[in-house]
Amino acid sequence: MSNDCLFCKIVAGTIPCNKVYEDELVLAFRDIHPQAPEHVLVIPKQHIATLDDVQVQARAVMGHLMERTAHVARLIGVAEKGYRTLINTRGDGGQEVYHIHVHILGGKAIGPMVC
Ligand code: D5M
Repeated sequence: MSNDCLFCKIVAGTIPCNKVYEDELVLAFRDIHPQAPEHVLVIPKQHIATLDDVQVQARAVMGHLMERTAHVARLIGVAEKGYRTLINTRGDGGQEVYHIHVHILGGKAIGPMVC
């Protein structure tokens, strides 16, 4: 846990969240500023700041994170029609919260990627 990390505080329960899934390794909760009708963040409970900080020891956690992301997409009902997943990395990638998270965006046709 990192003391000054917002998402670590959500994991610890000191900041509330709208939880949709939790297990021993990951937590999924609704984004506070949704960019789509369904917008959920899936995070590892372990503090990893960015995708660039993922080390070989975190392979199992990251594999679980991706498998559970697909599970959460099914839980919130977007899997059949489809959804976008997104990991923003550092400044140019648009990352605002430095605790790695997978965005799940769905509930509407999002269309092709535009940068
Ligand atoms: O995305 C960070 C995302 O985190 C952004 O979409 C808002 C969301 N956010 C920020 N604070 C909260 C809380 N407290 N609950 C839920 N969601 C939150 P990034 O990829 O870092 O730009």
